[in-house]
Amino acid sequence: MALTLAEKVINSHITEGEPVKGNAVALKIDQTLTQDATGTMAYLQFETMGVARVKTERSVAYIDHNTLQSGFENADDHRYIGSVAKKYGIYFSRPGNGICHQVHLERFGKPGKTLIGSDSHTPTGGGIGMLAIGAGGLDVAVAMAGGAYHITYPEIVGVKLTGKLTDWVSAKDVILKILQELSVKGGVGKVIEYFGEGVENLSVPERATITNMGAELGATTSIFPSDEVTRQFLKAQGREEDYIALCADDNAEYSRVLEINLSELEPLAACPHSPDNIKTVSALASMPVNQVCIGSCTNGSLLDLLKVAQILKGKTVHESVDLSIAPGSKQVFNMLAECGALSVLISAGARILECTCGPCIGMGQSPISGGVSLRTFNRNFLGRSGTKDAQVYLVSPETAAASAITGVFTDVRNLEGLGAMPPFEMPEKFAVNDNMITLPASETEAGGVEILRGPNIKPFPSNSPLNDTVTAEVVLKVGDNITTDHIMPAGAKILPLRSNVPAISEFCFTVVDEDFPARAKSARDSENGGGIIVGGGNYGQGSSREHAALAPVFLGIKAVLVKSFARIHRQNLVNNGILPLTFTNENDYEKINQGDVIRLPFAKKEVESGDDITVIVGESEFKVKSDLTPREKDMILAGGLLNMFK
Ligand code: MIC
Ligand code: SF4
Repeated sequence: MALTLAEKVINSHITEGEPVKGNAVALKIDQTLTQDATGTMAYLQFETMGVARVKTERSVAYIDHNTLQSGFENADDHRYIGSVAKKYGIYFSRPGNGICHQVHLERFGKPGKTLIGSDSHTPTGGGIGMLAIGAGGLDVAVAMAGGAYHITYPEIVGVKLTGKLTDWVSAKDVILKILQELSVKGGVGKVIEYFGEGVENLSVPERATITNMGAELGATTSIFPSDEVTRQFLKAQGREEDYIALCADDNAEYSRVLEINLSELEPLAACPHSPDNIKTVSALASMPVNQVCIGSCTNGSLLDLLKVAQILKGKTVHESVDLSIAPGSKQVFNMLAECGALSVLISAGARILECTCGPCIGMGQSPISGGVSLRTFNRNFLGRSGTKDAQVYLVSPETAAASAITGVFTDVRNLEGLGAMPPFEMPEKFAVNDNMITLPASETEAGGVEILRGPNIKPFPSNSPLNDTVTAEVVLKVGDNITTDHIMPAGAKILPLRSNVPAISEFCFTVVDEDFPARAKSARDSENGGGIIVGGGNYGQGSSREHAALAPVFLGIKAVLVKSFARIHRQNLVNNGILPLTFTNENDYEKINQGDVIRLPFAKKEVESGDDITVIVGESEFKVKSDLTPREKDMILAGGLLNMFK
């Protein structure tokens, strides 16, 4: 049978289950990555598993998110992660080395391998033909301990690319176009696979921009073929030996094919507050802009920043605009410096930031009140920038740079005096220098490595086994497309508490309702003993942060009942023993109000038998679905994955 590329990689890694769409399958994981905002919890969980050394081919711990050190917390976490890495056989990418996804693509990713990372943009690795999937920290800990990663065998959607991008139109515009077509829930349960003659016209960093932001489709992952372009990229990174050629079979069948003619695309923007709220830049032209931020794991590559430098050359940032630029990695930063482009950026008036996530996760550079901020990032969820009433638009580096000069939304192709785009060739050799990657201790020395913990690092909360019946107050009712940035906001003030679940829980859902934590705690401490959250469609979209499940566990949330879930968040709930329920009949959503008490009189029996779950609210009684795989059932019954292990 002719196979798609995704099917080939998935099938060659299946350790359990039949390769049939919709089936639960277990995958062998070759590589893992963590970052520092999810890493502390993941390594605390890993430590409880009693494994002496990671069992993967390569595991890497990156420090890139929590790098603003306005207290001891983040620095202590970096030291803890560094010490765990040294002891357990994990490569450690020190602060200053770059954003996990950019560095992983440069230095570690390999076509045909599986990678899971405790960050939702791990699919960046799909740019070189990896099956790279974002997951919760606990799933990554299990993979490091040698366990499989469990997914539902996905539907494979094909995107056929034809043509070639025209001058100053960008890979970012490709993925924004796809978001417009498919929406932020269009990728749930799917892998997006690129093929067609247009593929060869895209460089690896361009492909990686597209697979990176496939996360915003809700897709399990996205993948490009590994071809001559991939080989050249790996060769230029000094690791041609990691190359293998990979593509779909000629007659491979996709569940659906979307065709994109690259030649016909124009600059696009995702408008507030969703990555699929797309307009053309020309439709927004002349709207005043207050801030421009360039960088992130989506658009922090050398190619991106060389284009930005070309546009900014000899110009000055408009007086009403604040421009900041964060290169994606030390390699990119260095090469910008060596070729003189860095000096172009500095001369134009850009505020150069260290090569980390920075403003993308609200670690600084919050815009002015009500300000319009153009960002080359991947998410513009409400409040994520740190300024709740800011209007964040997601654009390409080219659009961002042009608008930084004019002070208004600008279609770069109309920028005065810019002219045709010069050829931007990929370098034959990147400036490879892995001096900021600390190698783990040898097996014989590992025993003597001490784990260094700071006082902010508190144990993660554990859940209890499922009771026969559940009675809980509806402590919150929300609508569609709730993101993990609503559930567990990030930003410079809150991120340092990632290692302290009791403290960070005080911010749970506060973007939506400031009283939520207090209300949930009082329900937890009442005779009902817990709360329940009711929501709409695509609940939990966005990041992989396990804290969006850990804080609810701490606050006594027993179940979440919604119209539909985003993949990673649902898994994080199950991993931590919170019952994920979906409406059988979406109209039943209307029958529930905040403050109601919900009863699940046969919760345990129905979970065990796999039957629909009976719900009683006031006078109404109806059934909802739990859709748990056998393994998930065991987790829910035990009160989470770690309890199940014990
Ligand atoms: C994000 O882009 O939202 C983050 C911050 O990288 C998250 C991870 C986190 O919350 O720590 C993600 O994408 O998973
Ligand atoms: Fe970092 Fe932003 Fe990428 Fe998340 S999306 S990994 S915060 S740069």
